[in-house]
Amino acid sequence: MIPELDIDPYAPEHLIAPYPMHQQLREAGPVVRLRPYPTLVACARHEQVQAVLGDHTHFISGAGVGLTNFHREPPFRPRSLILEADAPLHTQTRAVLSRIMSPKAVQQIRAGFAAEAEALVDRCLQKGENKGEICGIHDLAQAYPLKVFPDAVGLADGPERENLLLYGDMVFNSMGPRNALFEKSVEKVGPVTAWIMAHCQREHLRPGGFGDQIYQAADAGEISQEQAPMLVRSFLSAGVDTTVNGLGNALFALAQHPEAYAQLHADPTLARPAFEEALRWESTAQTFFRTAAVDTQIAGVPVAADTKVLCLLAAANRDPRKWPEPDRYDILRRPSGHMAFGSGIHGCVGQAVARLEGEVVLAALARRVKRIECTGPHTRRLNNTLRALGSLPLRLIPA
Ligand code: OVM
Repeated sequence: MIPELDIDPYAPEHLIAPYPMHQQLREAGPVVRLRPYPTLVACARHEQVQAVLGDHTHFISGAGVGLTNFHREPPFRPRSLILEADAPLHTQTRAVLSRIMSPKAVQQIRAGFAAEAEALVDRCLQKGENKGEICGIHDLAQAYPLKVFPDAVGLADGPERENLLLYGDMVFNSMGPRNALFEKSVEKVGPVTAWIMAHCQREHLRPGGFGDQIYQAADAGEISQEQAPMLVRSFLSAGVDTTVNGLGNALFALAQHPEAYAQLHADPTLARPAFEEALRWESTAQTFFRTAAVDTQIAGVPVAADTKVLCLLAAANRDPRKWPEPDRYDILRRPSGHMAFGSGIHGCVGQAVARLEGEVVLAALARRVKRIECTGPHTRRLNNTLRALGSLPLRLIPA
């Protein structure tokens, strides 16, 4: 008997405040059913989320990692060659992206990323001096990834880069149900999709950048020429809205916890663990799905072939079975084993870049800013998959 709960994780109330729902799901059992979505099972405990993500032969990605089962319904856009793929395709595409964003490659972009972070925090301090406050989301959490990541991929600079935010919002909404949030983000995204696809072409990508390196892998025969633009699309889908919200949530965590900010300010080398703990505390990607490849089981509970499995990464990241005082944001915690980047062979291939962005922004803040204060209420931008803020009014008090 699987517990069945009358909960819609995509209802606005749960997107606004997911944590009480996560507790209900975790406490109900290791595997639960949700009445509004009778075809899926859900896991909210750390142990089962890790088990499902770690078993890519029984729990596949090729039928989509959202609610839609590609075996029954067509994907909403041509499927990703890495996210929504299994071996052997995934093995080949992953090898290419993994080399482009290897620790060594990330080391090479580090100085440039750090310099941009310092320049941006200086501009925020300047703006704060003039206006009394900044928007932590618009001025910092969006501005930084929109500058450094498309630069690294090799896109031209300019205001059209904001298309990356609209496209990311749409892609992450498309992993949930076809609800009002999804319909609304799809409404505006026609011209944006055309812009994204055009910018996956080699002529739009600076020689030597991450995007061009995909085409070099195609030249070398590691992937086909037709696959190259689709892998650039993965950069443009997954590389911006994720880090925007990772940074935004980290700023939110620090603004809500002045004692944590004081620790960070006193020791800027805590920037990296402070970002990591923010990822655990407010997982940017709240959920991903897998699909049972065969009749199988989770925690001894039978799961039929082709069943969608909802993995609540954010709930696993606050599972008291795994974390002492899980709701506490503690920058000294060192939360290794968190699920914010997923885990297993599909674990975020760009996580070294994401961590670099988080670290250098928080380190630049730690050195230049003594305190950060919320000057008004924040707003949320609801998304079926991402934990996202719309605005975060902050005062930065210079060191
Ligand atoms: C992709 C893609 C899109 C969204 C997320 C993601 C978290 C990948 O197009 O490959 O990974």
